[in-house]
Amino acid sequence: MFEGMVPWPAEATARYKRCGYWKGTSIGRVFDETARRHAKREAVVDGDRRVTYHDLGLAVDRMALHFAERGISNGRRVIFQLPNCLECVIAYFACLKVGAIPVTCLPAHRYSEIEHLARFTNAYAWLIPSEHRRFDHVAMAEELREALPAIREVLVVGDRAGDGMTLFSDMLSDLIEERVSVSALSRLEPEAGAPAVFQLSGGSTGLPKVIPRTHDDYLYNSGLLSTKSGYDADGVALVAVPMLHNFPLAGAVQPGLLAGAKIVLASNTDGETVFPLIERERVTWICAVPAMVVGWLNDPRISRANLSSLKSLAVGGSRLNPQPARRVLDEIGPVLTQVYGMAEGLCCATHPDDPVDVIVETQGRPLSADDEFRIVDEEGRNVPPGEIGELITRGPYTIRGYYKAADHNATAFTPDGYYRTGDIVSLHRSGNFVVEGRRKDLINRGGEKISAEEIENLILTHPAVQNTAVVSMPDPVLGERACAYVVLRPGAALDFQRLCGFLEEKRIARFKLPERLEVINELPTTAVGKISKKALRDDIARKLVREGGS
Ligand code: OOB
Repeated sequence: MFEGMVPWPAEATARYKRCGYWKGTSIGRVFDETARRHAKREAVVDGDRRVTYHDLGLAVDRMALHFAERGISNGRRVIFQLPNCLECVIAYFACLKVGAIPVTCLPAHRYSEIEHLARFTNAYAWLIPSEHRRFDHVAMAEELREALPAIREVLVVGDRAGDGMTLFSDMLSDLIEERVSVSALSRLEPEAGAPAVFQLSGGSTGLPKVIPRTHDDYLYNSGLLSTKSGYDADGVALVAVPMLHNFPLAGAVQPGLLAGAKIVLASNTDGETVFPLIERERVTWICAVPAMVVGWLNDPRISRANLSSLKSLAVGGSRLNPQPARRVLDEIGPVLTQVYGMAEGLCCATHPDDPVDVIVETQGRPLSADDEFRIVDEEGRNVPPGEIGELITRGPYTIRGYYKAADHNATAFTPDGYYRTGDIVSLHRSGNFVVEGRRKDLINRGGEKISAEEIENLILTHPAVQNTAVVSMPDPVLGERACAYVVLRPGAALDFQRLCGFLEEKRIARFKLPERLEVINELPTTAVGKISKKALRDDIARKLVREGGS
């Protein structure tokens, strides 16, 4: 067993194998089979670059050999910070073939997140773009490397690397397979029960937690989503959200590439980028977050766009309100699937045969017959049918514990192994869930999760601040944005600009910055004396209504 991982109990493991959920194969092996079977078909389209399965397979093998030669193999962790690009696909499958474990960071992550995650996972390698959205990743790697001696390899996608770093393009053009036989890779194939990838949790407490997903469980998860969406070799999936997020990775990139379909990568999520791609590539599936869909529906270009190739628009990551859901059905077609899932595992979806009202109003039901769930009150008792409570779940692709987090696991999971999702749901008469709210303390900004505690801890270090609470405020497009309530020290002053400037100096991802500051005299408390975030959320929602913003 991989150190730091919590295994499924023997009984569950045996059952999941017996039922055929866990097939005992590695993701890399399944990828190889697809690449062979569909060799002539197109696999990935990235801008004007197009590769067939044959060429993708060769590139993955070549990169896997390079990784192995550099010791990027055998359970070592690799920080992935690449945007959606062909190189990210190649590097991902190359890692999986040699048993190196991608840690799915975002290009938007900055010093603070990368330093923490690289240290915490004891990462050995780091993949960056030279530059992304005008941010110099090479400069960040040059500076951070000193603090991260365990990072032995920095591989750069782009045209500029720093000292001691390697350009990905140089590796791809070095025909290592002429020196080292590709057959050497089979010795490095990881076991199916080993972690394939480290996903990151939304993180309701402080910094993100690390989610180890095994080859067995992740393949099963992708397979379920593949069957659900009807992925086949004639399909074309468009991925516009960051491709290593669990939803697009397990729901489009992996099932698409394991079915011989074509994956079209987009670097932006707006209609201007996405509509022409749908038309040109005859896209059949998209996975999107609600904020993207709302943006498309409000984009005048949609009336001129030909979206008739679409068969499935899977929307999840945050709550899709019924109004835009109906508009999708009316204005795009009968293509909507609501998906409610989590990087920890459980994935739910509406079914094409569900009545329209159910597709519009619910977030779907668990994909596996063996997903166990309960909806419980604060004491852990089942709530009566139809009432709201916290969803807890366990099953063949839901982790039993975060990586190296024994203390946190003691509260994040029940003693009998259910993951406490922190989501407040009710069971709709259709058998689907309705996500009604959440208990966990985070802001869901268009699907990107922000831990309130992480930001509060940073704000508390400001000399003018006595106390703070960060809460969500409603937003018509993103669903939620972060608002910081602050109590100042006597005589001190702070404005929004200064607060943001201060937080930027902490070098965190920009999407985590609060988007409004409210200075108050005292934080409201609950009957037991805890800060009442509900009172603050109500307060800011009322203010926004008064201001006519929402
Ligand atoms: C997906 O994964 P994560 O890990 O980024 O976030 C999980 C959390 C859930 O616990 C829930 O709070 C929220 O995101 N969420 C939704 C939702 N889908 C996710 N809340 C309301 N409605 C939905 N449809 O976001 C994710 C992973 C796999 C598939 C889809 C989404």
